[in-house]
Amino acid sequence: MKIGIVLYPTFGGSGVVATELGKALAAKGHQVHFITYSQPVRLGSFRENIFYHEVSITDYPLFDFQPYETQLASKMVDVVKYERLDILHVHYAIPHASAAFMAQQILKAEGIRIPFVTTLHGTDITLVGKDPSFEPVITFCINQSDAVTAVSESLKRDTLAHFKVTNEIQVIANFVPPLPTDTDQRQYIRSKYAADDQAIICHVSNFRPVKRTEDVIKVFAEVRANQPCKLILVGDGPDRYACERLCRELKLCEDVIFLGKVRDTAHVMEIADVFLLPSETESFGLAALEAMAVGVPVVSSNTGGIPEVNIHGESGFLSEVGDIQDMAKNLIYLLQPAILQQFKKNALERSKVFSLTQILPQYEALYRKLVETKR
Ligand code: GMT
Repeated sequence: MKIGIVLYPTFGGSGVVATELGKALAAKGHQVHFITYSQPVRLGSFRENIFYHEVSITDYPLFDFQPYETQLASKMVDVVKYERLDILHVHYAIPHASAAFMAQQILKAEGIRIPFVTTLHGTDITLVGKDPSFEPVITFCINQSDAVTAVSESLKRDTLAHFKVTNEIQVIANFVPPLPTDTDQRQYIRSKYAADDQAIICHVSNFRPVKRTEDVIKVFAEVRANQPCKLILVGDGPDRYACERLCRELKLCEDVIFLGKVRDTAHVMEIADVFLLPSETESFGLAALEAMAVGVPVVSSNTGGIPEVNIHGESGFLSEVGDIQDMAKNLIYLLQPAILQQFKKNALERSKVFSLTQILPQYEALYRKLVETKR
């Protein structure tokens, strides 16, 4: 099939999932066309069957805000027409689903029928989408999509609770591609960040308020009072400075490493002992799954779709949002050597439920069904 994938090219989970999905489809012989405004961070180097179409933004002095959605829709029309695409798959409803609907209508007027799938990722529903300034458009586009998928049962429930959805929503969970491991290299890199007797705790996010990154620092302070350990933070965003300040106040700087944005987060996660994710809400928690896939158990909040991924007492532990003491207690328990070894194995095993081989065929079957009805 010839598949157009519309996504955010940044470090966000929706862009990561969309890019990895496109790469996996291309590896299976499908032709994949990414459409977005800059090169997706996880796209990597030249690969067979992958094409990238950049949406260029016109900077006209009349516009205080550039009409990205219009330019995206025009690019979609162009790519569908001239690359003869079979299907469009848009990741994150705003504004991708409405741009897809617009492109579909323009192509219909020219006698070309193109189905589109909308995948809901989380904040497009739970934070931004609910805003009355977006809601009518989001509801309309969800209902006009040829198929709608959500990345967890929790996100499906939230969508049905907040929007008047008449369309069916299919849950297709997020996934992790297979990751190469090199134990010697892992040990060598680990030794650059922590001594042998220091545990490494890791957190990866976009440092938005929803991630509660200050809780990460507070939990770490409790654990560090109990045993030698290091905290590695990956990513950047609005709350990073508050976290840096908190580290200074709590005199933790020596043991806290802010790496900033990193493309291959798995290589950082694999040197960690435990991954910490105290989010306020999370439709899935892709970062937690990525940690589990390199054998790192997760201490997280018990919110949204996280309990569908991280199993309490098996792949890690769940606590109520904001319960710093409970998260610290769970971390201290997990860091006992024999317990940690068992949880590492369990985390890796649990991640296999979300392997590429489980998830990719679900998207392919959905595309095939829509492409066949098109004929
Ligand atoms: O986590 C973010 O703020 C980024 C956001 C995105 O759309 O890029 O992530 C959402 O989608 C991810 C991939 O499906 C999910 O794993 C995240 O849980 C979800 N984030 C939230 O729901 C806050």
